[in-house]
Amino acid sequence: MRLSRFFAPTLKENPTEAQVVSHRLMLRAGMIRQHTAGIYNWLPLGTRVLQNVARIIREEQDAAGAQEIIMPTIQSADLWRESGRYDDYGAEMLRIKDRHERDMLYGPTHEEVVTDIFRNNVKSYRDLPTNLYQINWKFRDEVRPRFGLMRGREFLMKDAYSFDIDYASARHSYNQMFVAYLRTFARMGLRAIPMVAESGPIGGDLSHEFIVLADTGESAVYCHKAYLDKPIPENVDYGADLTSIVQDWTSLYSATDEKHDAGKAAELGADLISARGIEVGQTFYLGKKYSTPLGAKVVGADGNSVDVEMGCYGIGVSRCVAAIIEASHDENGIVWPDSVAPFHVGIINLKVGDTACDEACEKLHRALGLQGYDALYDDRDERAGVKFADMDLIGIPWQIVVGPKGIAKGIVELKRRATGLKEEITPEGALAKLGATI
Ligand code: P5A
Repeated sequence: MRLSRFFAPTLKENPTEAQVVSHRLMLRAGMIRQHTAGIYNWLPLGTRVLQNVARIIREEQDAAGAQEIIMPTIQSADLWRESGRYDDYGAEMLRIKDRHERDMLYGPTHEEVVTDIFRNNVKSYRDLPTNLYQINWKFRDEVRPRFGLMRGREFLMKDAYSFDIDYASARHSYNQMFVAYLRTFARMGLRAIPMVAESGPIGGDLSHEFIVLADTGESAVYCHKAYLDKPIPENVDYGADLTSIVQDWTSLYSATDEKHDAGKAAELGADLISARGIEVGQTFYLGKKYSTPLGAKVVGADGNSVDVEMGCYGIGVSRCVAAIIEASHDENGIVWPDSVAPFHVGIINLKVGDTACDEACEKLHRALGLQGYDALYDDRDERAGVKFADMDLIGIPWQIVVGPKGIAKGIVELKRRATGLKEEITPEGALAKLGATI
């Protein structure tokens, strides 16, 4: 992709409406633009990152045995009357009437819709367990939408829903999602710590919030410092019993403000971290909260009909993009982890119009494309300072700088955005090095 053709309206000045760094940098890098309060347009750079985050989530959900579906964003109010949540949900729910005066709503979550799919289509215990997920837009009419994508009104969520025959099986489904979440966030470069949490309007009596520590986080959180470098589970066999992994990750002290036990926390002494946190995901064991009122039952092995056991599991996909920036930036801009970066490599042509520079850049651009890497080629007729600043702001993990002096000697400069380390190398050497690291 040529930067001269790429739709990335960067800003030189800090936008005054942005209070947190992720919001500021997303506006400055031209990733997003506000449509109206708490509702955003995703421009090409933002879209690329959002899709990369969604891809990682999808791969880990699939690996854990969940199956992707797509449910409607606009829902009928009738189902919510059946579950009893229509009146409870309050002003956060955007209520709409269709032309026939029927009550509709823009879904803030999908427990009712997915339970309706289940009750109409599954009748036997033989079809269990089942876990269905989607990656789809939600609307919550938040009183105070703020911090950009962090607390939006419209936002992208991954929501999964598990259905099981009994408690033991439901706990296994919960554990599968719990472990998948540890892996998912780690792959995005986030250290998300599971913390015992209140289940709020979603319900159920077991819940964990997955929290990324950040000064700009909305809530106060507490945890043992050993969480900061606990190894993430690898090569997980999701069919096996995962209890020991979950126990290992929940036995140390960690709690959100509402569940905080000051006495217990004090026992940790210097090992206690008391910080602010961003909730990037939340898991809920629901039991029969939805299956009983909505009549989601199956015939068990003994011939008796039972209400199914459910769980639900959310990840704030768009919020993750903001959280990654909060966790990974410097004074010059965003520092994307390779796994979610909008492009793998940026090519900077320091002298557009110089035949040697142009040819070397074109060749690199083509070669990277052929090797399957996304490269953003800055072919604009701009000053070097502007190009360096924009590339740092956008935060692409690798930069290849092509200038007339170097290229006369067959040399380019390869820079790693995260460390600032630069190396003089041949274009072929740069390609080989990227091939080995991306
Ligand atoms: C779980 C899946 C649920 O809604 N029902 C379906 C359950 N959980 S939740 O905790 O309320 O939301 C899941 C995640 O969505 C993100 N999130 C938000 N992101 C941006 N703006 C918002 N206003 C917003 N509200 C929730 C959070 O990451 C949350 O963990």
